[in-house]
Amino acid sequence: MPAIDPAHIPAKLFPVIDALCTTGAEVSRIIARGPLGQALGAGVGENSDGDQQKALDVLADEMFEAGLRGAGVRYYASEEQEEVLSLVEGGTYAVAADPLDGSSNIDVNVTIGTIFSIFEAAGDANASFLRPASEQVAAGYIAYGPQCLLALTFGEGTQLYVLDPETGSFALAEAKMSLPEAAKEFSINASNRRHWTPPVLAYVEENEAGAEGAKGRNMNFRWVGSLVAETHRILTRGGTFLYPSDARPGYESGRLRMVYEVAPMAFLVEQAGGLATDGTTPIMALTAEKLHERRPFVFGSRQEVERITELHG
Ligand code: FBP
Repeated sequence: MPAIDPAHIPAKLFPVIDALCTTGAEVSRIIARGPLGQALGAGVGENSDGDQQKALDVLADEMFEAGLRGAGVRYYASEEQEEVLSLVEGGTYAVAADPLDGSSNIDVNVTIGTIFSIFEAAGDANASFLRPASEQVAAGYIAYGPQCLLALTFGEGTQLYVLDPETGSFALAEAKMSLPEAAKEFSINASNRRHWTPPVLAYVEENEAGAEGAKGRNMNFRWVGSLVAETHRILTRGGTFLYPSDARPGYESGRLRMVYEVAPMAFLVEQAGGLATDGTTPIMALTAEKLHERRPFVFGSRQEVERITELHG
């Protein structure tokens, strides 16, 4: 049985998507066993960006690399590896992945995920990823939460799948997700407030002023610490997410990576009717210049993202 219902997937991309789903289902099983299996949240070293690597970061990376090699993928770029890996000579596609997103939540049973972005392989390894976000042919995330979910786009809307525990295969739950225009919630790591730029501070203060303020309505606040969990909530019921640039050393371009996190999530959000920017410019109009570069990231309900752009003047 295929790991995902093939009915709504372009045939030429099916082997890659099937491999991502097969590996995702295995990772989901390992996460579900948690400490019964191994210490998934144990620190095991640092990645090329100096971020601490957890055991599950490395395990998931190895599993996706092996799965994609089996699916004939040409190049694999991972948040956990410094360089692009050349997998299968003559392969058609290049896949970038954040094998395990939200790693600070591994040990506390909060939703974590895998994020991926697919391009047609270009002449060489780096050129296959250092290109406009609009050249993605597919993107998605797998959320390891109460349900194991997959959100997926090929540029014709954003689809939602659920891993059916009875069949072990991803079944279509929604052919076209629709991100609500208006928002009732916003998300930002408020512990960084003293480091924010004036436009970001103004937006948050507008929300905090609520019905008594210029906005004239209350906005609730959420911060999970897992980009996949925040994105899924926003795709489902609207809202805004900001990981902006701030004054902390090393955070001049925010925290999230353009190739592995920002570009694929922007594709999914836009295809569901939302907006995604770096504060002013649409992410899909931007080009990655370095493999592990970070970009400020703002996305969600159209009205809110337009307001944030306005505040950035
Ligand atoms: P990784 O776990 O893949 O490094 O992802 C980064 C991330 O955990 C996002 O999932 C999340 O949105 C953000 O960082 C949380 O950042 P902070 O710890 O600064 O709140």
